This record gives sequence, structure tokens and C-alpha cells, in this order.
Amino acid sequence: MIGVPMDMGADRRGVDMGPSAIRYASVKEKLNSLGYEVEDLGNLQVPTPESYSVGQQQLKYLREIASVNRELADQVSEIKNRRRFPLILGGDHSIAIGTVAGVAKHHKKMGLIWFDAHGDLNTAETSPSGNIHGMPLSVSLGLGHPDLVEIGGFQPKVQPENIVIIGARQLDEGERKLIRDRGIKVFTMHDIDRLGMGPIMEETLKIVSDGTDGVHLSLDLDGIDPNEAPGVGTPVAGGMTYRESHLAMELLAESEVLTSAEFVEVNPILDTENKTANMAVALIGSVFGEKTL
Ligand code: DIR
Ligand code: MN
Ligand code: MN
Ligand code: MN
Repeated sequence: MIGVPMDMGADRRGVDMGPSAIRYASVKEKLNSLGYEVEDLGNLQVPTPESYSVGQQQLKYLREIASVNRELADQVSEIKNRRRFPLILGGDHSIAIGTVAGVAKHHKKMGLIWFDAHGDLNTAETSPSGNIHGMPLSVSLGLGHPDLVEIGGFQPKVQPENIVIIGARQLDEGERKLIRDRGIKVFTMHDIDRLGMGPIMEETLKIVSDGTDGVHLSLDLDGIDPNEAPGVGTPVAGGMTYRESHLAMELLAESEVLTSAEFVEVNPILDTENKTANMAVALIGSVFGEKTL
């Protein structure tokens, strides 16, 4: 387990405290209770935004974010070398650039499940905000600034046909175009309402495990409904319920395909009594096999 107290990708303070909040919510104890041995490697060193300039408006804090993600990619790859399961705690979603780069070194044809209200498929050209946490999925596809795309020394990290986005309800125009052009599978909230999470996970598991050699879960807590997960940087109404998100994790656990996971965008400043970090730990429990009976 590694914490990445990064908030430069969201250009808003608070998610840097996510790793502490998730640890405070007893993530280690939860995993221990399920029979796992957890090695907490602590937090990566992340610069404080106040001490740096934003830099380019369309790629805010590019230098600092690239540097942290290079370090994260190395550390994640090292965990894989040791045949352990990387569990990454964020931090804003820009850290997925490093996590995915690190695991992709070991899984040349990896599946990727992206739980999120957003597509995170922007580039500097399409981004409405210039925030890099809205770009990690496009970067993993090899699109975007070379300082981000080239982390890990190869690109792309993942193929569009091995990606599934679940929970989307706020996409920018450039993201919609990219989804259409590359044929990325997206289960929007509309799809979840109509089909139910069970069948959606069945199809998702087919897509991410068909011919792949590993599956990474990148879970942005803003995919969950703000009633259950209020402590996120960019809440969007109409998200996944407590049970929908848990069912998804439980079916993932049952499938035994996961090889790495990250839980990002917990913002304790905007939270009520650590509810969102507790939700993250409950989801981590389910994805690691916790069951009622
Ligand atoms: C928006 C918001 N699509 C952007 N993205 C967020 O700024 O690129 N992702 N909040 O989590
Ligand atoms: Mn985000
Ligand atoms: Mn999001
Ligand atoms: Mn995200």
C-alpha cells in the first residue's frame, strides 16, 4: 500500500489528506481481518501547491505532477517485482498516470476498470479546466503531453478495447468524441439504471479479462452518489448507490481477476465525519473478498 497525497491535479486543496483519512478509517485493519498481510510503504513525497507556480493554464502543475508520477510508477513496478498486490491511496486522480504506468510494465495487455462520474479523457486541447486529474485515462491511451505520456518509458499503457468506464454522468465534448472514435465501452448512470449492476459487471469482466494478462481497478470516489460519498472534490448528483458500488466490488472479488487497485479523490475537508474514507474502506473490503455469509 502506498499513499499519494497529491492535490495539484485537481487545483483544489483537500484530497492531499485522502491517504490519511483512508488510513484513519482502518484500511489496514480491514485487510488484516480478511487474512491479508499489509505492508504500508507510507506516502510519496508530494510538493505543496502554494510553493509552486501553476505553470501552463491548460496543464496545471505539469512538472510537479509528472515528477510524482514517475516516482509512483517506479514504486508500483517495484511492488510488482516483489509479486505483491499494489494498493494505491489518493490523492487526486492524476496519480493514475503513475499507477497505470507502473503496472503496465508487468501487464503488457492489461484490462482497466475506471469507476468515475467523469471520463478523465481530456487533453490540454479539450480540457475545460486545465486540471490534470481530468486527463489520466487519455494519458494511459498515449494521448497528451509527452512528459505524462512517456512516463514508464513506453506507450500506450492500455488499449481502448480493454477499458470499461462505469458510473459516468459528466463528460466533456472532447471526451465524448474520443469515446466514440476509439470505441471505449462506457456504462453511464443511465445504463446502470436500465440494466442493473449485475449484468453490467458481467459484461465488464468479459471485456477486461478477455485476452488480457492483468486487470487494474481505478476507483474515483466521485463515481459513488454524493449522499454516500460527499467528501470528493467534484461531486456530481445521481451516482452509484451504496449497494450498486458494493455489488460491483463483490463481483470483482468473485472473479479473482484484479491485479492492482487504487482509490482516489477522497477530500476530508468536504466530508462529514470521514464518511467518504469509510466508504472507500468498505469498498476495499468488498473488493478483497469481504462477504456477509
Ligand atoms: C472535468 C472534471 N471533466 C475536467 N473532471 C473531473 O476538468 O476535466 N474528474 N473532476 O474527476
Ligand atoms: Mn477527478
Ligand atoms: Mn471523477
Ligand atoms: Mn477521476
